[in-house]
Amino acid sequence: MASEETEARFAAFAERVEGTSPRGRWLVMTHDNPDPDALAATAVLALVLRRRFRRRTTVAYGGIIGRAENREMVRSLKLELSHLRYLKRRDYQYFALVDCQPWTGNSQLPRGIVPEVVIDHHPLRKATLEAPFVDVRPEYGATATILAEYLEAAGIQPTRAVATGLIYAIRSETQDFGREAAGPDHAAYDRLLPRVDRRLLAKIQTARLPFSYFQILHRGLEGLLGTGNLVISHLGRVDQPDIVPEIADLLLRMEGKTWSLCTGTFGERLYLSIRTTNQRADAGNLMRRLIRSRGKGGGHGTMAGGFLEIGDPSSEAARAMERGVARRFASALGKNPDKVQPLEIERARPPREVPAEAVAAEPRDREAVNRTPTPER
Ligand SMILES: [Mn+2]
Repeated sequence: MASEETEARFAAFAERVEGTSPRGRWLVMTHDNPDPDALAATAVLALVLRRRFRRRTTVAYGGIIGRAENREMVRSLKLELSHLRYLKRRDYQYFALVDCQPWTGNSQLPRGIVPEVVIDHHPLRKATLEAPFVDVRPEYGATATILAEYLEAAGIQPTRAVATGLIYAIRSETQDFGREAAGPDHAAYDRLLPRVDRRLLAKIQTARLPFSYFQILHRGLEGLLGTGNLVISHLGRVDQPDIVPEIADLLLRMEGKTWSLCTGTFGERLYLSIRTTNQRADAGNLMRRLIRSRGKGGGHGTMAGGFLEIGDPSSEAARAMERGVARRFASALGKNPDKVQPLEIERARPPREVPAEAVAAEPRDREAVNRTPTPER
């Protein structure tokens, strides 16, 4: 059952959509380089517009669907979406923006277009309120959760593919509920789970990875930098920007590190991702300080992304920008930027061995002992 808040918001949404011309075409857009949350949320909004309101609707994105998992998600769930380069803006009368907000530099929404609808879970920006219908809930872990509630409010039963898409979106966006997930995310997940296609979900989660992924990962690990609780990786030229946040996530799992910064060049941009384990941090604000006026960026409390315009990515100036970003990252977190040093994997200490008595004390082992059959007499 959708929450009272969602019922009210959905009623306002319905009123807005019903006020538009029934013949008008809708373009549902999301941020560039869409992630699973964006892919699931746009698919569900399009479904609601078509099924409940009989509106002609196209889903569109900019950038690249880069991660192997996301490509597999589109393939396995048969998501229909078009790249904006193949569409003409004047073919559409109404625009909806999902999982991002207008004019922040991370979508292709033209400056002069005010979207009818904005649905997102990032912190609300003032300019967003120019849109006639805004549903921004920063307390939600995923935009997919908001759309799962809309689906219920619209009285539409999700197909197995739709349920699987929403489940994967919520899991990946909240890192299996380890990050910024709230009550509504858990509730939507639990309601959708009986309808999930487990085989398709597994296929998406264990998608085949291209060789280039391993090459870039290798390069990133070879050049690791750090000081104190910070870890930094410059990947150099990447074949798709999504690998930058992916490796930032991976590096954050390193013992002793609570902040990660990863960079990579694609086209004439240096892409940046910041992650932290500190739940009270403001990574979005830190990102904006790293970028200043040379690009665009933002994010949530514990994760942020952005880019700097660097011109020729192979130039010395581009390398200097990488170093500058790493130094500002260290300074902003109270570290001496001169202490950012290579982290050499081959010289790292081997992992501590778990003492034998600790293993024996594990509850599972006790159970195993208890289950040992007593000899029959
Ligand atoms: Mn999202």
